[in-house]
Amino acid sequence: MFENATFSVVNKNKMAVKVALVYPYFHPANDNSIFRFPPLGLGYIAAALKKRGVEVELVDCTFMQQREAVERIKRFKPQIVGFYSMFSMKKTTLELAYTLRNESLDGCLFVVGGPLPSWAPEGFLDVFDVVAVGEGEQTMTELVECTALGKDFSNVKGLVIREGKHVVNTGSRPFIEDLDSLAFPTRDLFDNEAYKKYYHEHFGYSTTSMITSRGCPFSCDFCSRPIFGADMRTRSVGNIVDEVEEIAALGYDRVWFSDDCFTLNRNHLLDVCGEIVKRKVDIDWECLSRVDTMDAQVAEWMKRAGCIGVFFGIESGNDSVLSMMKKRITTTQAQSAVYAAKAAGLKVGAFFIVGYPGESNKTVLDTVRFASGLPLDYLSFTLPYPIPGTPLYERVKDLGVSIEDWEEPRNYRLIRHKLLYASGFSEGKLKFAIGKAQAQFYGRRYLGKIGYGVLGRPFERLTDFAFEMMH
Ligand code: B12
Ligand code: SF4
Repeated sequence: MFENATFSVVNKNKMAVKVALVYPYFHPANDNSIFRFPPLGLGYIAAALKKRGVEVELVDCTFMQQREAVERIKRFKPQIVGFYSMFSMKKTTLELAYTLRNESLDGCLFVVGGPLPSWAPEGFLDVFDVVAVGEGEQTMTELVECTALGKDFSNVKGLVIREGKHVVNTGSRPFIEDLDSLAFPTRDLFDNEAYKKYYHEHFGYSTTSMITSRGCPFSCDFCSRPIFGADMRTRSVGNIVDEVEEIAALGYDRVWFSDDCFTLNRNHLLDVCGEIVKRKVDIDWECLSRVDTMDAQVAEWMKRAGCIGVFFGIESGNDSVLSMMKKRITTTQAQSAVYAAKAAGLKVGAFFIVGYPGESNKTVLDTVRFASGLPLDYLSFTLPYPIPGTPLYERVKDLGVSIEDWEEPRNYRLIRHKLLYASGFSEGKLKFAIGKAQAQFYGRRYLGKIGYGVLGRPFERLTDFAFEMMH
């Protein structure tokens, strides 16, 4: 398929190969999800390739229509096209790659990586030549080298390759131990101005993401971790703050730390905060955290170092459901973490799930009551999404899970979630619970204590009853 492409190695360190890296995420106009971040993973791969002299075009489709993306990739005339994909992007990934193949790029090598292809490569091999499993920096560099030298890929670890009717796996690639050895993601290839404009228009500030660690040692029942595994690796303090400074110099107002849990290693976190304070880096930041890693001292240091908001995956307001989810936290810990962060002056957000397999009316109502009673600044609910490779998926896969073409729901409804399997609850009932929780949450905020006692409490009782009566 790609043997007629011509490549050459200019010298030992430079390869005359053109690689287009594509993030096939087309944001529809009716999509009201709020977070938008550039594709960090592709930024890391681009940086690794550029170090070897490879010419790279990064096509982030977040602010584009498909036609524009196709034209841009074609104009660049790449010899290799590398796609990112995940759970919610399979359909657009396959569609765009298929279109490109049919529009004069059929001589190219088509590679795909990211969370979903890493877990379920076969589903991509009808359209792609190669799936890269796991961390991509070294894998992609070796793949490009082999292509440039006309060598086959059998010695490149971390690949799943289609060879005629056979699928060949080249063996797993070890994790990158020294994260400091990686070049920073190529922020000059991100559309910084479009992201800044988006955030300014919607929120009045600009933000972008960076990641300081890879891997998470927990095993929550619903969580998919096919890329970075269970061993947490962390960048050094200096290396992290260097990148924070780089982002500040680009004119962003905030950093969003994309780590699975930015606060996991307490001493390291306090050192990072200390270094930000010492260097007087003038930028705000936000992060994800676990409630069992937050206390008054941590929260105060975070605040001092510019943290303005912290987000917890609390998931349930019922301890038995939390243990079913293998969260290894309790509602008491959740409460004290939220109060500690609030007391330090941080804004606090939390994520909850309703309708988990094994839940009852009572546990869902516990969650609604618990979540809406916390002093949060941001409250998010979702239905359980069984991502392939998770214990949750294994449990419900025979109940009609249809994830093959799963995309973020694209409709104008207020609560845009979709129930993917036959659960003991109907989708409508769970959406009712979410609406009820939001109404109670905002009711508490805007009615005041007395007002909520007069209006909110009867509303709670009435809607508790209505919820119980629904299927
Ligand atoms: C930040 C984030 C988001 C951001 C946006 C992400 C973005 N623009 O990239 C927001 C908040 C919008 C988001 C939303 C969602 N997310 Co999200 N997100 C993340 C998070 C926390 C960090 C992503 C990141 O920056 N990673 C760091 C980079 C360095 O890693 P990477 O992107 O994986 O790239 C590496 C490899 O994958 C590989 N690679 C990647 N691309 C390519 C391409 C080639 C050619 C090669 C060779 C290699 C390769 O090499 C890279 C470098 O090592 C991850 C968790 C995680 N730890 O990664 C979840 C994660 C990716 N999200 C996930 C999910 C489920 C979602 C949602 C569906 C949630 C929901 N229910 O709505 C939505 C979907 C939105 C969408 N885009 O369609 C899942 C994906 C699971 C899966 N198996 O597909 C993850 C893994 C979280 C989890 N543990 O469950 N997310
Ligand atoms: S949900 Fe968070 S803490 Fe749990 S396994 Fe996933 S990344 Fe780790």
